Amino acid sequence: MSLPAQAAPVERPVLWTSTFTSGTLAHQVACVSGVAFEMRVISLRAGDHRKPDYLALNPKGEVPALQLPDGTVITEVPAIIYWFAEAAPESGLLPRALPARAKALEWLAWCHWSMGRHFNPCFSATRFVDGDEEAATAVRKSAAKRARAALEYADAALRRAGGTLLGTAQPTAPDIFLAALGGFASYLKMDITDLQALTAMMGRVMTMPGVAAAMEKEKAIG
Ligand SMILES: N[C@@H](CCC(=O)N[C@@H](CS)C(=O)NCC(=O)O)C(=O)O
Repeated sequence: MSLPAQAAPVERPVLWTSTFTSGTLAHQVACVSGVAFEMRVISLRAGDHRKPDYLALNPKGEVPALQLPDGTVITEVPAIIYWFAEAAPESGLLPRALPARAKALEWLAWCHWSMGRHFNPCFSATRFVDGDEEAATAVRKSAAKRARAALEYADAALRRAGGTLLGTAQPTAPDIFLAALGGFASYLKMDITDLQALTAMMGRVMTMPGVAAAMEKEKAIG
């Protein structure tokens, strides 16, 4: 782990992340894009994201963050995905033409909203209720119900579109985001085996060479 020295300039895009977090999704997309980037891993458990050097880079104190050679720092998963898709227009991460491109942004926004509104409260319910354990149990339960409903909604959309969210032959960035949400289900011990369109799409995403490479790398880091 190395922290940014007061956001010292970088020579190529640097993805600041932490393994097996929402940063993993940014890492997957970065690898699929084929854009040359460097990954720097910080430890949330050790509280690296709250240390002054990291806060100088991303005052939100969150991962992922993408630091560019011109000094720009991009945060928020959809914006980072968008940057990699724009940097690699031939990658197929986002459709080039309207209206498909706008639909892709719609799905990225939906996935991001669902992550924050339904999945995050499952993982960190106590934060939403200022540490009140009893209230946290209720929050966790209702959030899990909404998370499951969101995955059901996406499963139906996949079925209608023929296997990928945008009806493309290959999964696009919205599919990769949705696959990450589906992956959260296993952390939550949520059975999604009945959501066959979703699980089939998740399987396809996991075999994308960029996604597989990102997962291998994170496993090796631990
Ligand atoms: N709004 C951020 C949220 C990302 C997020 O939830 N990051 C988590 C890790 S999965 C984080 O950094 N948590 C640290 C904290 O909140 O203390 C985004 O979309 O990029």
